[in-house]
Amino acid sequence: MITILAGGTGSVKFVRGLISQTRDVNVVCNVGDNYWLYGLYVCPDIDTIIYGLADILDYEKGWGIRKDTFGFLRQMEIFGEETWFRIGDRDAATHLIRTNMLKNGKNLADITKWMCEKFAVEAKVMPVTDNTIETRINTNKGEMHLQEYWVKYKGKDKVEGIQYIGADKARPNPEAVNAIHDSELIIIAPGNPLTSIGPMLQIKGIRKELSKNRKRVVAVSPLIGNKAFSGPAAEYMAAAGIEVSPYGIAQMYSDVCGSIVIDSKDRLITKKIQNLDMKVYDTNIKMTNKLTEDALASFVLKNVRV
Ligand code: FO1
Repeated sequence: MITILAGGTGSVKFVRGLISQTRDVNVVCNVGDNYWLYGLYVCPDIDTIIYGLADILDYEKGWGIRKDTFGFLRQMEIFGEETWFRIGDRDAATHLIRTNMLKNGKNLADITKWMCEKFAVEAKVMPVTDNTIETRINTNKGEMHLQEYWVKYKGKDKVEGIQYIGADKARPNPEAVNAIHDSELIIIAPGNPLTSIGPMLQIKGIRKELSKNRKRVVAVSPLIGNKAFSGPAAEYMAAAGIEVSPYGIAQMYSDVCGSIVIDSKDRLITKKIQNLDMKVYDTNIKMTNKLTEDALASFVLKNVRV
């Protein structure tokens, strides 16, 4: 059994590659960027993973459903609502049914399980916690929800800090803790280390279980040199005072993670990372199509020795 800790857009390609190589996979998902909109509970990372594995994800955008229509949003605009967060019609059905189920007393873990069945997704996709964690960004223009910083204001403001509201009190999903405990390999996906992986590592029970199993935990770097594959990872790292490089990633994860996979272009820093008591593997980590997604997942499964 393999467990992977994943965000959304930055992680889904690797998760898809992994599923094509092995069957018994738990995907533990970030909830820090969940967002309430028009009374609907949107869980971007959970949905991106489920849509990706169901092969209905809009791969060009990296979120939402391929060829979705936007009639609902157009109508909200007519009603005078803000429409900067582009929820498609089919995607809206996911948020609506999830919200109703929450209101009827179901927890997010059970709802996500149900969603996997409905989308015929075999992997066990689960939230890292049933409690609320909200990733908020401090900027030169004030403090705001991650979705407002990134989508509404297009990531233009200067990042001064990141907070994970609720993470200190959040109880980990017991199934996620068991999955980490029982897996032969635990992978940290190449998601944004501060906004996708960071919120999960702030949950004490998750951090403790990973630390205990450190030798079996491997991270895949989301950076080549000082450039992220997607999104604002480099900006957030710089704002948090972390070196923007795979070495900076290794430093962030070194207490929970015994190995890291970096790009071959970065192999000159292998020794420096090894000094953090981490094993280092290098290969092509840039995923540009199905072939390179599968190749990276296969490399991790075949080469990482725990
Ligand atoms: N990202 C955008 O850049 N613009 C959007 O309008 C947008 C809408 C959206 C709707 C549903 C959903 O699940 C995700 C959506 N995202 C959108 C992606 C999201 O903002 C982030 O990329 C993730 O939260 C980070 O993993």
